[in-house]
Amino acid sequence: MSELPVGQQEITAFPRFGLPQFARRFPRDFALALEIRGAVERTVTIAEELLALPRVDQVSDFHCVTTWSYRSARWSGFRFADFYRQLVVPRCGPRPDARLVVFRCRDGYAQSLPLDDLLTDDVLLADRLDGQPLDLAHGAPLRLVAPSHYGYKNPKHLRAVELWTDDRPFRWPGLRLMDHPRARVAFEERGRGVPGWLLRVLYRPLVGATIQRFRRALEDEQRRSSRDG
Ligand SMILES: Nc1nc2c(c(=O)[nH]1)N[C@H]1C(S)=C(S)[C@@H](COP(=O)(O)O)O[C@H]1N2
Ligand SMILES: [Mo]
Repeated sequence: MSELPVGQQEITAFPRFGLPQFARRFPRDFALALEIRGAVERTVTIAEELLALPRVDQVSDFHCVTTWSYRSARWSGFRFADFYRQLVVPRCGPRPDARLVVFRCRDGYAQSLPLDDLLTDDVLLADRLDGQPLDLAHGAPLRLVAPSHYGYKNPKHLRAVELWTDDRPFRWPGLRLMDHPRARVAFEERGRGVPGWLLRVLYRPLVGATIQRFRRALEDEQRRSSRDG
C-alpha cells in the first residue's frame, strides 16, 4: 500500500467528524435534491437526473486535516465533472467567469473549492459507502468526495451548489486560518498563514476527544429519532 501523506496517521475505523459546533446538528430531510444557483442563467433543482449519470465506484484514502487518515474507503456515486458538464452546463448556463463552487449543507456547514479542482477524475458526488446508501454519520443523502483535498473540503449532506465569480471571498463557518482555499493534501495546505506542520501539532491532541464527541452526539440523535419516530 502507498505511503500516507506527510503528517498523517492511519485510523482503522471511519469516524464521524467535523468542526465541534456541527457535532449535534443533523439534517432532517434526506430526499435527493441539489439546488444549483449563483452565477447561472437559471436556478435549477437536480434530483433523479443525477442517477442517470454513469455510476463510478472508487476506493480512495480520506485525510482529515487534524492528521487522521482512513484508508481505502469504498465510495460509489457520480463524477463531479459529469454532473457539471452533463447537467449543470446545459440546464443552468453558468456564467463564463464562474470559478468557485460553494457547497451548502443540510446541517448548516458550507465549503468551497475552485471549479478546476472539482473537475478532476477522482472527485465524486457520492451516495454510497461500502455498498450501502450513505448514512447519517457519513453524509446522507449525498456528499462530495475529493480525496486529494483534506476532509473539510468533502462536505456532507449536500443541499445546494452555488457558482461564484471572483468578486468576493467565501468565508466558511470555522476560523479563517483553518480554511485553505485549496487544501491539497500533497502540499500539506492545512490552513492559511500558518505552516502545515504547526497546525498538525496543534490539531493532533484534539482528535480522540472530537471523535468521541461526534460519536456521542450521533448516538443521542439515533435514540431521539427512534423514540420520536
Ligand atoms: N455537512 C458537513 N460536512 C462536513 C463536516 C461537517 O461537520 N458537516 N465536517 C468536515 C470535516 S472537518 C471532515 S474531516 C469530514 C469528515 O467526514 P466523515 O464524518 O464522513 O468522517 O467531513 C467534512 N464535511
Ligand atoms: Mo476534518
